[in-house]
Amino acid sequence: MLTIAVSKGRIYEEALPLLAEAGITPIDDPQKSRKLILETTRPDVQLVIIRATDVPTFVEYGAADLGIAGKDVLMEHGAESLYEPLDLGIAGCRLMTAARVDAPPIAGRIRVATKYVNIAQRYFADLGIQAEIIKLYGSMELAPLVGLADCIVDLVDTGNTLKANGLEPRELITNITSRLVVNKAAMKMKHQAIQALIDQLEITLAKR
Ligand code: PRT
Ligand code: MG
Repeated sequence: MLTIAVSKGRIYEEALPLLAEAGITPIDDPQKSRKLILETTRPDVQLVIIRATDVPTFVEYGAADLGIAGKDVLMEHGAESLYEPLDLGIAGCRLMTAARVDAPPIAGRIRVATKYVNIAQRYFADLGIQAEIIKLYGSMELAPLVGLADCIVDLVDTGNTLKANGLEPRELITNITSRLVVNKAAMKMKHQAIQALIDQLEITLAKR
């Protein structure tokens, strides 16, 4: 049995057609079902539906053999303990700093609100900017508006969320897409099945 960890939101939406090409279609719709383990049209493959940020943890501990996770989540988690054989090119966005449109350029000692504390820490340290990082779990955009932070580090897609809150994107930290990740022990123990899936996904991606 192969277990694949996927999160419910936009990654799931975009991963579904890719998995379908490999013959993997969940029997229940996770958007409707409350089941956390989904059987698929392939009797040897099941999906576990978890929070996006938990995917690396499940795969690292072998609770799932494979997972699909955003590069943002992998960078924040630290992905040395996982194989990352494929860039799936889905759920694309940019990890950026953002600030109020009327705020001056970043200088001196600053406060940064983000859920990506490790990435932000590294980013500002590399630039030699003294940054106090404030961990938030959501609604990052609010922080500069209420004086909690000078800027935020967050994902930007269309930029509409920033704009709607009087913020603007400033510096690009990195481009983000979702990746296939594999547990290291499973890669050895279930090599044939996992390699076959990787090959199939690669063929599908090459046709896009
Ligand atoms: O909800 P939960 O906390 O469980 O997780 P989640 O919301 O992080 O999960 P989910 O399923 O939404 O997937 C998140 C993953 O999708 C991220 O880890 C990214 O790899 C990827 N992704 C791609 C995005 C976006 N684009 C994106 N735009 N994740 C979030 N956003 C958010 C962003 O944080 C901001 O609030 O959308 C808003 C910005 O969008 P625009 O279009 O207004 O710029
Ligand atoms: Mg969400």
